[in-house]
Amino acid sequence: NSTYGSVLWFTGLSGAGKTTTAQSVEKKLRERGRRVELLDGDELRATVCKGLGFSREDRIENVKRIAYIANLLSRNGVDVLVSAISPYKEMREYARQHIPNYVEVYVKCPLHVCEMRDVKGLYAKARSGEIQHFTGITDPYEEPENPELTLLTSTGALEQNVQAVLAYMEQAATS
Ligand code: GGZ
Repeated sequence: NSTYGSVLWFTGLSGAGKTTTAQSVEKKLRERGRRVELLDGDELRATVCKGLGFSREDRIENVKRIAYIANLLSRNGVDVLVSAISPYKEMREYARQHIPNYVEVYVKCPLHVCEMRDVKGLYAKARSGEIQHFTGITDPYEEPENPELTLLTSTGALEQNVQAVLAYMEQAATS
């Protein structure tokens, strides 16, 4: 559907590189004259998703709100990049069903690598019990089974991953 923007849905563990990759794709799309918005789960939790925690129920609500906004933007021709762990198959299926031009991008990075990076110190807190329901440690991450794209981020090939996303979008636009 060419009047709609694409919705690239980046799913993966905390620290896998979802936001970093999405920001880089965002920049490239802007340079190409596209209108783009990045919806970051972590940031939206301070505004439209304020008050939501990390229980299964709250995460589902979080993702439903993000999907709603993504859809509004997309139908107005904006390309949307979503960066949210979105750990449950059910919630990603919800997004897929409600969003035309939904593209699932699995940002794949082994748990031990995410934990070793521990950019925000959250894994350490999850291990010590200071944070509960932490994805990958005390909460599940259901791996995508049929994502449109899988990006491997443990080897640091950011530029390659960005190119893979752009190539996918180009191919989808012409098919
Ligand atoms: C997972 C948590 C948690 C728990 C705080 N579990 O890597 P970050 O820090 O910057 O992004 C993570 C963000 C997760 O929010 P999402 O909206 O993406 O999650 S979901 O799609 O599951 O609704 C992480 C931080 O919040 N964070 N506590 N317990 N991540």
